[in-house]
Amino acid sequence: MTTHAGTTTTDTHCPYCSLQCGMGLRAERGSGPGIDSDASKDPGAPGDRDVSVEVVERPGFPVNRGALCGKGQSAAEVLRRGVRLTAPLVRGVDGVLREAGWDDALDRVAAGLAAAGRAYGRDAVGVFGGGGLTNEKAYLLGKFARVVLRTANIDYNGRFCMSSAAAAGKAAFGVDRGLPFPMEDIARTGCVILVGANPADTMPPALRYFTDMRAAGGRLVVVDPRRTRTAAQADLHLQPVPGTDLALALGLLHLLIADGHVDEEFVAARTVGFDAARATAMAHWPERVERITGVPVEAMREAIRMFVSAPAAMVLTARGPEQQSKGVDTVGAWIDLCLAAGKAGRPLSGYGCLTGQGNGQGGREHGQKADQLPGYRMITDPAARAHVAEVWGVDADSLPGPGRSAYELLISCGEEIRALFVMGSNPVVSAPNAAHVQTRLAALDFLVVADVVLSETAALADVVLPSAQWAEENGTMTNLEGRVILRQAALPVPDGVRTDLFTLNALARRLGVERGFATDAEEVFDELRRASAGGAADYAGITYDRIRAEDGVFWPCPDVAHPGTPRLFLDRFATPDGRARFAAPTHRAAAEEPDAEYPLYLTTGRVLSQYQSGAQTRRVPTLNRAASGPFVELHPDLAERMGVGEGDPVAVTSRRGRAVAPARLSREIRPDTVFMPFHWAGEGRANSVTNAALDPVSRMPEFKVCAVRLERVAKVESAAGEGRAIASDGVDGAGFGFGGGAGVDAAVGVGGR
Ligand SMILES: Nc1nc2c(c(=O)[nH]1)N[C@H]1C(S)=C(S)[C@@H](COP(=O)(O)OP(=O)(O)OC[C@H]3O[C@@H](n4cnc5c(=O)[nH]c(N)nc54)[C@H](O)[C@@H]3O)O[C@H]1N2
Ligand SMILES: Nc1nc2c(c(=O)[nH]1)N[C@H]1C(S)=C(S)[C@@H](COP(=O)(O)OP(=O)(O)OC[C@H]3O[C@@H](n4cnc5c(=O)[nH]c(N)nc54)[C@H](O)[C@@H]3O)O[C@H]1N2
Ligand SMILES: [Mo]
Repeated sequence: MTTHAGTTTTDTHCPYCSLQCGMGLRAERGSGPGIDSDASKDPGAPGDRDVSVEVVERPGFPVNRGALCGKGQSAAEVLRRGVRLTAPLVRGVDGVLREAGWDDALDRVAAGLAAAGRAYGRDAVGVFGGGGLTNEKAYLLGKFARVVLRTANIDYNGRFCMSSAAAAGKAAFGVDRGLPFPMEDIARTGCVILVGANPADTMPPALRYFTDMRAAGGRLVVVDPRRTRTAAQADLHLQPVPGTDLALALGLLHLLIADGHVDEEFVAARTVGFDAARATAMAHWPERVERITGVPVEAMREAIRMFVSAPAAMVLTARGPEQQSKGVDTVGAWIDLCLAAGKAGRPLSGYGCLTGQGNGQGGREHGQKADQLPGYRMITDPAARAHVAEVWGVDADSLPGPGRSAYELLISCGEEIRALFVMGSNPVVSAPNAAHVQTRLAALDFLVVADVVLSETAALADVVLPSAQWAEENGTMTNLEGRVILRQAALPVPDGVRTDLFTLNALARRLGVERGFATDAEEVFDELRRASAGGAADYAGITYDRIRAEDGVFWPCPDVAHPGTPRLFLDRFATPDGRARFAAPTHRAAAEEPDAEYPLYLTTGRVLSQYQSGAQTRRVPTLNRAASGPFVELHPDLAERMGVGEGDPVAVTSRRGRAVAPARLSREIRPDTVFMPFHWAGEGRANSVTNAALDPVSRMPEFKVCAVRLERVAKVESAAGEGRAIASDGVDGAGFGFGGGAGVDAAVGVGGR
């Protein structure tokens, strides 16, 4: 922290994606109306923040070296009163959400959770977490579920994100760390095949690593049904039919084998199972794969030439190939390609998953996933249970077993699940088949949401607890490289708001557990270190001081003298015998393919200036100006056939539901496919349409492909309206609308539940 007269600059990190760009937050006191200016308070009173806050560069941090995207630059906007929640809300008997005191709200929550457990059994209480939560919060939320609620049913939104890559990586390499090398290695490798990733929009400061690689003579191959801004920079763009990446990877492996490029020595010394992989690749000959994927054989040959001729090469995947009902097999096939070519377990080579959320990596390591305990331990493993139970001071037999996966948890609501605690996710917008999910949430006996804003999900709750934000509390995050970084508080927690750690502590006490729920983040981290010690994701040697001094520490880091592990697998893979495993999958169709009634593919994803469910970014004016609302991207040839012009409202309909948004014509998309971003609620909600078909292993929903029909409609109806939570006094309670939500000052929300 640096202090100049009246100003303080604190080193911290962006609240959004998994790059966790380093930034400074400059707070200036007494400089006129600040972010927390509130006329009713004494200026200068404790907790008051007549402070203006500005995001500034932090050039010393290696991952982004000072660069920030528009979301990062404008992140301080969401700290403002009037945008965020500043008091708990409790739904009255009249169905209206009203401001309440903390004690009252917490009493209600404790009573609501306890009542459901008493009446229906402990597993009737569910917990839904998020990959944006710090390691400390994720860890304590998992402990809260297992030790206080003693429910099996905790899962989180990371299940919707990279769980397929996690499962495939673990099967192949014995451990799941998104990237087995730092981002800087990308700049120095010879070829990257980037599959279903659009970092130009989703991780702009990372794009430099790809451009540096190309400037040094490396080749970039992008696989995407759309010619994105990332694909436009590639040496080669393969544009497959959505949902066919598995066939494509197998076709590439076929060519690699047929042309004699297998690294026999590597395969013999460091892998297991190549014969099965060769057999399945042989059944996917290039012409067959061209028929399935639409990618010309010659383009596949070119991709393989680039990949094998580079001395070192990588395959990186993101949500394109992963968010499929066969995502685990698909990632497995891309890993097989790396293994067969000997492009893994060596410097500057390997397979990596570009994890998405701020703590997408750490969030899956410390126990908010249905089947896991801290340190990436499996909840079914007796030794893991014994270790964690000892750290927690409970009997191992008292720990529940594995619970339902995210989507299965959400759709059990109102049936097996009677009460749900959501912390850090907005599934009303982001879950697949969202109208159904919304109905299930509305059928709960009791819903509590801890959030920083009144998200669409919070607007359905019986109790809403306002959480402190990134800039107001300490906590660690683990970025996409496996680098554990530290967010440091730059501002005090505002009046009326509490940290999530406070909330968990207060609820644990009310539910009869007095100890073991520290409210100080560093204290929680020290416990997490012990709980993770000896596990796959070992944090035992990582301390806040080391993170500060070393610009982050890479796990595994088993003791304080250990330097951390930026690069994995160089000597051996993390399997018991040290060898990587081929997956050898076979291609299969998407869960839903187009037919006469629903003749088009729908795929979904992101735009540069909105983040996820939009709960945060739809409250930032500059971002709303840049990305003002939902749209349906389609090829001009398709538009002409449908009689649709630029900006015309179109309805996209599937077997699940319908979304309406203006058409956006683009030659960059396949003519058999339409694309929608998923950042908006209301009529333009893409997830009203998406298919919740789950991968059998990872339980990841198929966000990236379903069958739809397209119709021109009369007009786009107002986006305001999930049909509930309408402000009773003109307050835009749920923050719908493209202009960002207003604050909640009085009563909001007519009870729709
Ligand atoms: N601006 C912005 N940045 C973000 C986020 C955000 O919401 N907004 N979210 C963060 C998070 S949590 C995540 S997970 C990441 C996601 O980062 P990305 O994975 O880069 O983002 P997506 O847009 O979901 O998908 C990437 C690409 O997959 C393509 N695609 C669609 N279907 C298929 C298919 O069947 N096969 C292939 N190969 N490609 C396909 C889409 O056209 C899209 O261009 O971004 C992170 N960064
Ligand atoms: N159609 C379609 N749907 C998708 C995807 C897709 O590609 N297509 N992608 C999926 C993916 S990859 C993801 S990751 C999910 C994300 O979907 P969501 O889980 O809905 O993601 P966010 O919008 O980031 O929601 C996070 C919520 O937590 C709040 N929050 C932020 N920080 C904190 C905190 O510290 N404490 C608390 N209590 N709350 C906090 C935010 O205000 C916000 O309301 O969406 C998935 N849905
Ligand atoms: Mo994600």
